[in-house]
Amino acid sequence: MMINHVFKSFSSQIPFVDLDIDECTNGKHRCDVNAVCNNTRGSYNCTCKDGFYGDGINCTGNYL
Ligand SMILES: [Ca+2]
Repeated sequence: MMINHVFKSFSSQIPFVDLDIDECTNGKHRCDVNAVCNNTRGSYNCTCKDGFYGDGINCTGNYL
């Protein structure tokens, strides 16, 4: 079963949930420079910092 899962992970473009990559530390994330990156299992999310608004990928400053 374990070997089967490994082969699946190699054949898929979708990140394998059981082998999580910390996108926040390896630099693969696309968070805005004004966002905080949060690693999650199989993915990650970005949250705009205080004073910035957006989806985390693009954060717009409130004080520009
Ligand atoms: Ca991750």
